[in-house]
Amino acid sequence: MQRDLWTSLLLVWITCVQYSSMAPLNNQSQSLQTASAMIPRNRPSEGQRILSRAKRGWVWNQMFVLEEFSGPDPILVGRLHTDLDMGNKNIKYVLAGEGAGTIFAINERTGDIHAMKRLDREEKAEYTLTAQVIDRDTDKPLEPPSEFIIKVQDINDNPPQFIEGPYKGSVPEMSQVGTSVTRVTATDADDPVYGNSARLVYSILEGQPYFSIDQTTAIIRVALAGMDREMREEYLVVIQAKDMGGHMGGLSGTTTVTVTLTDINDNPPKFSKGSYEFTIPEDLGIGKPGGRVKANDRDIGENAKSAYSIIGGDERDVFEIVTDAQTQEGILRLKKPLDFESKKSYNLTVVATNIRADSITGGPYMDQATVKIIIEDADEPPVFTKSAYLFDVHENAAINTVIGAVAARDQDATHSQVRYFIDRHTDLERQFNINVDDGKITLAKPLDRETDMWHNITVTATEVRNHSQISRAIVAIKVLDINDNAPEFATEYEAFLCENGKPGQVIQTISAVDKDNPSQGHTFHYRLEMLNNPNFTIKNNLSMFIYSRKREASVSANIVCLAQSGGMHLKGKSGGISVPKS
Ligand SMILES: *[C@@H]1O[C@H](CO)[C@@H](O)[C@H](O)[C@H]1NC(C)=O
Ligand SMILES: *[C@@H]1O[C@H](CO)[C@@H](O)[C@H](O)[C@H]1NC(C)=O
Ligand SMILES: *[C@@H]1O[C@H](CO)[C@@H](O)[C@H](O)[C@H]1NC(C)=O
Ligand SMILES: *[C@@H]1O[C@H](CO)[C@@H](O)[C@H](O)[C@H]1NC(C)=O
Ligand SMILES: *[C@@H]1O[C@H](CO)[C@@H](O)[C@H](O)[C@H]1NC(C)=O
Ligand SMILES: CC(=O)N[C@H]1CO[C@H](CO)[C@@H](O)[C@@H]1O
Ligand SMILES: [Ca+2]
Ligand SMILES: [Ca+2]
Repeated sequence: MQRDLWTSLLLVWITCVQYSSMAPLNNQSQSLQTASAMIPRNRPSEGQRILSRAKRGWVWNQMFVLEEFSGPDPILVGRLHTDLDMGNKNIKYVLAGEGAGTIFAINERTGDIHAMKRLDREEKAEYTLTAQVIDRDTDKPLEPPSEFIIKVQDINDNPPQFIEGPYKGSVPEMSQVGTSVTRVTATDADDPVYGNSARLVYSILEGQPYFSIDQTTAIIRVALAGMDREMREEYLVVIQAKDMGGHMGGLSGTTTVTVTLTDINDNPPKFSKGSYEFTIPEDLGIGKPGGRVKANDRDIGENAKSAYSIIGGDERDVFEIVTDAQTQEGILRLKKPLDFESKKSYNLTVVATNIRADSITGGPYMDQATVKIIIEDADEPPVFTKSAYLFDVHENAAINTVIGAVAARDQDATHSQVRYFIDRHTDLERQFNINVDDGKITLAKPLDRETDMWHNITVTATEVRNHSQISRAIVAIKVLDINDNAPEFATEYEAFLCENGKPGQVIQTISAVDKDNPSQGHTFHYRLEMLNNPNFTIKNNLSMFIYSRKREASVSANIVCLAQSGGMHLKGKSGGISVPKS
């Protein structure tokens, strides 16, 4: 409907400006006119061309105005014309819609539309307005209103911008030429469809010959083969984006891309020395470090890490080598005790191997070094022939009896003489003596097994050369039993016999004890010492029963108790019993 109205009332003349420079063109004008009178009303000026709406495909109800025009006078945008305008002064052009009266002003007589303000396409690209012709006297519309558009025409007033810059990128060292690093993107606020104001071309300003950029896709690629991180790690690449398709007069913007080469394992470990020498004391503790070696690696991170191992010279498995996680050094540690007297030096072969095998470079890398370890004689205390001695002695042994002898020797090259002592804290009674020179232990005081069966004492061996070199041994002295105690009755017995006691009746059970401790245990024998009285008997060897055979007025008897040990009759002792008349 709208179009139909336009067809009948207005004809559009569109001025299409061919830009030859970036400067805004002055005095351009367009005119909208009625169809019947195809009179071009715009002033002819250079670079302007008039197109009629008859040309199909051309959007006819449009006017164009250049953005950013900054002349002293308002710019003429175009002219409205109607067939009703026959030169009479009765009609009046009226403008309404976006910017009417503020941005766009119409000469109500001539229909000239001027832009009163500087316009910015990037702010607002088009304005929709309506035009109408009204009767000047009556203010009555003479036509229905007609809509048209004023388009703000782009000029290249915006440079390309790298919004996301500056960029960071990384690529492995030794990458092939053409390996993509990263991609940058510039934006241009100008009209992307009209002209070349937003047609960008990328180029590299700094960073050649190492990197290149694809001028349209803006992908940065490696341009030089064999870039080595160990030589240089970081590159600053400056990228330019230029509009107008890169041609002269275009605007440009730049950004930086910091390209970091990432490490690959392209360097082997290398020992700081071909051979190391360490001197370690013979008495170095197990697990204690004896020396450190270091294989340096020019790579970083995992690629610089090495594992160490001993591949030769350690037949007895005395050493091990571990990696210090902090320093990447190899620490030689002791696994078994050293003995200077049997082996005074070791020649070890150690290797450091990169823990990461790199497929490109065909690792793992390794390096080898020799480590000479010289053992230093440590001043060691004398060594006893045994750590514990066990001696025994009979309890009735005479004073000065030799119980046994201990021996210790200084293993050091100096072979110092040794002196022996008893640690008196372990022999408070001073029960024993020791010969300082030959280690013979003798009895100092009589023993009693029944008081102390064990005398566990500590003896020391001290080097004459250095009294601080002391070692100790335990001497356990067991006191052997002899039968030096007579059997005794367990209690004192007093037996009673009733008047009506019958023959065969048990009057009393007796048992005996003995402080001695024969290995087979005690066997006691009992005997009645009652002469000529057959009226009482004793039974059983283990304990005694006084057996009444016949009642008796009164009897008193001595009972002899004998203890037996190991088949040997021991000295007996008599006890008494009396059986009074009830
Ligand atoms: C164009 O406009 C300028 C001011 O912007 C004026 O000085 C000049 O005379 C005008 N030229 C024409 C052909 O109208
Ligand atoms: C260690 O190597 C040296 C020479 O490098 C040699 O003289 C020495 O006998 C070797 N020692 C051992 C324990 O193999
Ligand atoms: C004696 O032995 C001690 C303990 O091993 C040691 O610290 C000290 O240096 C030695 N003294 C001498 C004179 O060798
Ligand atoms: C003394 O040593 C012996 C043998 O080691 C042990 O059987 C005994 O129990 C020890 N005696 C004491 C009192 O420590
Ligand atoms: C008691 O011991 C004696 C002497 O060893 C032995 O002759 C006798 O047979 C023993 N009597 C009993 C009952 O064991
Ligand atoms: C030695 C003794 O005392 N024997 C006596 C045993 O018992 C008879 C009967 O009672 C006495 O007659 C015995 O004298
Ligand atoms: Ca590397
Ligand atoms: Ca490496």
